[in-house]
Amino acid sequence: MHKFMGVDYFNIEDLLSEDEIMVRNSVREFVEQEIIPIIEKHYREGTFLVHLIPKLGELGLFGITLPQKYGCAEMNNVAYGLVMQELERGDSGVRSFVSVQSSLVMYPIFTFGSEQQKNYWLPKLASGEKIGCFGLTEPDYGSNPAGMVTRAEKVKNGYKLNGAKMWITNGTLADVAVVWAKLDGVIRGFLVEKGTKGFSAPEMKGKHSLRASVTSELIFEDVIIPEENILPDSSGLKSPLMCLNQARYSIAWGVVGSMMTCYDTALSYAKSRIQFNKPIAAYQLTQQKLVNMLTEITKAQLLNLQLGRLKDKGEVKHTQISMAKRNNCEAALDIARTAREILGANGILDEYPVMRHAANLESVKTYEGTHEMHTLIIGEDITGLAAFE
Ligand code: TGC
Ligand code: FAD
Repeated sequence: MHKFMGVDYFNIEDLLSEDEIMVRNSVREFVEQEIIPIIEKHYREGTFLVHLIPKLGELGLFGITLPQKYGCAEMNNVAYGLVMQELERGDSGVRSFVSVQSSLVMYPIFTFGSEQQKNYWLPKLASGEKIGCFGLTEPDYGSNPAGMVTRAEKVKNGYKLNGAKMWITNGTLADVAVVWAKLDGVIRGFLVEKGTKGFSAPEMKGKHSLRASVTSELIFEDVIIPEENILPDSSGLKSPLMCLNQARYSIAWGVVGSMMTCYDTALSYAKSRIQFNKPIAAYQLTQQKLVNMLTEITKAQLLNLQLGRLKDKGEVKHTQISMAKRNNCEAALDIARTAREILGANGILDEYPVMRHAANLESVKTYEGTHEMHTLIIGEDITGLAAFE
């Protein structure tokens, strides 16, 4: 079996610290040993690799940038990005799991939560003892979450929630849902715990994409949650959008892992597949495809690294994250489709990872803001004119 040696045409590794390289290598090894051998089976069966959750916790991959006092590794954003890249080389579903837990559950608790909420939840989420999900999207409000209809109402000793969320990663598995709902017309975050009366999280079935990931509805029917489960510092749409910045960042890095495995598979196949008495890699049309793939990977890697360095300096703009998410998802999907072409009929088999990645990337290009929404977000930034209203 061909061994993956990384894809680094511009010696970008020279720009990484020893710690960053060490984290990347240990996750690469983990993916090689624990994910790649079993992922196709899970994908076919439509199941998540739940047995890996404690191991992901032991490796310190949940909430990796958060402080050690909450049981986290307190590493920088470039290390976080490299972890996402390596996990997504295994499968977008595994990256999604870690990204949701870290960016969309631990980050909002850390940023908007009380000290009591942080002390209770963060160490348990860091170890993988507890699982979380993030409920923003609703059946009728996807790209436009400001219109959400889920409502919270103040009642004695707490809040009453009514409404529904849809397309929620990890929903059925989650011990705690970070739920966004309007309280007196203002969007606030609430922690809804599994088993609360009136709360259910049925799994959505029938996906042709992200099959090794749990996606669910969240339903709230007169759900009473205690006073202390509101995220006290959350206020307005800006709060969930701040969480999305973290998750979009992790997707921008993650999809480079998909690109790398698709390119690597296509290159190796093209060198060994003989047609018309020559390897197909010897034909100019194939070489052009491979060169385009490698160029797009290199551009995405450089974009990510600078994005990470800006984020570590506290200087990143959310529109820059949008540009990286938008560019890299589109490039990754193009690369997966081109790799499938290079493999010919073999490209549709699950003996190779490319069709699975291509199918996953359809979701990845859509969630965390569609390609079109990120176009409009950047368009607004450079023109000063919002086109989505
Ligand atoms: P708008 O008026 O533009 O913004 C409201 C307030 O928020 C500020 N803001 C941001 N702040 C931080 N980060 C961002 N990215 C921000 N974008 C905007 C803005 O300045 C404003 O602040 P203030 O102080 O004036 O109140 O709001 P809008 O309603 O016009 O909508 C803006 C729009 C369209 C960009 C936003 O709604 C959007 O991004 N829509 C896309 C929805 C989306 O991405 N959903 C993702 C759901 S989660 C998910 O998909 C998880 S998948 C996970 C996985 O499995 O990996
Ligand atoms: P819509 O908003 O209905 O858009 C449909 C089409 O119209 C898109 O092409 C869109 O770009 C386009 N469009 C919309 N408005 C405009 C406009 N103004 N101008 C031009 N074009 C426009 N959400 C969560 O909250 N938590 C999760 O954990 C989560 N996980 C997900 C997991 C999966 C597998 C998937 C597929 C989705 C997940 N989502 C999650 C939801 C995801 O964020 C939404 O699907 C996404 O934001 C798009 O919303 P929508 O599907 O309702 O599409």
